[in-house]
Amino acid sequence: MHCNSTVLVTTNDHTYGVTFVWIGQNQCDTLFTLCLTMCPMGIHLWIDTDAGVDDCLALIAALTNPSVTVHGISCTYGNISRDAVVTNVRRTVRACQGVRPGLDAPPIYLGESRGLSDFNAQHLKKGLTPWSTGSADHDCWHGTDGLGGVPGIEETLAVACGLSLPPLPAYVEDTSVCYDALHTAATAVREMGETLRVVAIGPLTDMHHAALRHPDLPGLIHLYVMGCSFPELHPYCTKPILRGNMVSFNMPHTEHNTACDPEASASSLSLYPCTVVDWALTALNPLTMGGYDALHGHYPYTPGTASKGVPFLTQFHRHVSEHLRGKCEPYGEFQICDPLAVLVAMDGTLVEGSVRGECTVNTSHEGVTLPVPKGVEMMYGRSVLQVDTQGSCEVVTKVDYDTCVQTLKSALEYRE
Ligand SMILES: [Ca+2]
Repeated sequence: MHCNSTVLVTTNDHTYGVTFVWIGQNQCDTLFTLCLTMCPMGIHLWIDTDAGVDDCLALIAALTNPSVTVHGISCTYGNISRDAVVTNVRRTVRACQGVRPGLDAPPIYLGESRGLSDFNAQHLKKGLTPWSTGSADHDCWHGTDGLGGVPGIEETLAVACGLSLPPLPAYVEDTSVCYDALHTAATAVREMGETLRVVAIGPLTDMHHAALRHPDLPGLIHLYVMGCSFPELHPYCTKPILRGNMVSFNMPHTEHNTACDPEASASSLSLYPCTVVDWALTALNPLTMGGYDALHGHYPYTPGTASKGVPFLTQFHRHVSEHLRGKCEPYGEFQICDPLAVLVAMDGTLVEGSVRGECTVNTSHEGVTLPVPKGVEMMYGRSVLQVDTQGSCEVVTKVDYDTCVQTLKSALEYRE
C-alpha cells in the first residue's frame, strides 16, 4: 500500500511543494519516506514591457504577489523610447523592493528599439510618437520620461515612509541575451512541469525576434497579449472608442501596441498559443475618475510631497500617474489596460467570458502614401478574429472587474 500527500514549505525565496509518500510499514517501523519532489510552486511570469504608467501598475501587481516568480523583464519601445523604458522598469522594480526587502530584482533585459516595418516607422514618425523621434523629451500621455515626469520621487517618498531603497537594479544590454534568457527560463519552467506565462504589454516586436532565434519557444510558453481590438465581440456597445486608440494616427481600427508593429503582431499571434486582453475589453472596463481616487484610498495628494500614513506604493503610483490622470480627466476614464493583462495572466479565474479562435493582423498598406491623406482610415494594423473553438487564441470578453480593481488596490497597499 502507499499513498501521497503534499505539503508546502516556505523559505525566504520560494514556496516549495514537498511530496511525502507512504510506502507502508516495514520491519523497522519506518512509516513513510520523504521526498520525492521539491520544486518551486506558484506562477511563473516573464514580462515584456514598454513602461509606461499602466505598465508600472502592472509590474507592481506582479512584483508584490508572493505567489509569483518573475523570471525576467524585457524592455522594448512603445509608450516611450526603449532607453527610457528600461529606466522606468528599474525604478519600478526598486520601488517594489522598498516594500519587499527580500525581493531579488528580476533580471532586466534590453529588447528591440523599433518595429519591423520601415513604412510603419515613417508613418508613426510623422505622428511624432516619442520613440520614433529617438528622444524622451517629447510630451506624451505618459509624461516626458514615460513615467509621469517625476524623476526620483520614490526616494523622497521612501524617506518619508521610513523605507530604504536598494540601488537601481542592473540590466543587460545585449538583446540576444534577452531572447536566450527567455528561452532558458521557459525550458526550466517546463522541466518543473509548469508553463512560463509571458505577458506582452508593449508591441510584440520582442516576441517575434525571440521566436526567430528560438523556433521551439512557442511550444514552451503561453503568451498573454495586451493588444488588438475586437469591438465585434461586444455588439451591445456601439461606442466608437471600442474600435481602437490610434485615431490621431489615421489608424482608428487598431490598438497602440498592435499599431506599433503590425507585422510582428501578425507573426506572434500566429506562432504562440495566446490569451488576448484587447483594447475593446479594457475600454469597457476603465476606472472612473472616482475609481482612480478610490484606488489610491482618496488620500489628499500633494505633488512632490509625502503624505503621512499612506502606503508607499500608493503614493508612488499616485505621483507617476498624475500626468496621465490629467490627460484622462476630460474623458472621465482612466484606462488600466496592462494591469488587466497581468492580472489575467496571474489568475485565470478572473476571466468570466472569452471567445476562442485564430487571430491575425492586417499588414497590408498597399496604395497608402505617406503622409496618409486626411480622411483616409488605414486598415493596416487592424486585428481580425476567425472564431474557432479549436483555435490557439483566446480573446477575453469579460473579467471580474471588482476583484481586479481590489487586487490592484491591495498591491498598492502592500507592506510586510
Ligand atoms: Ca504598455
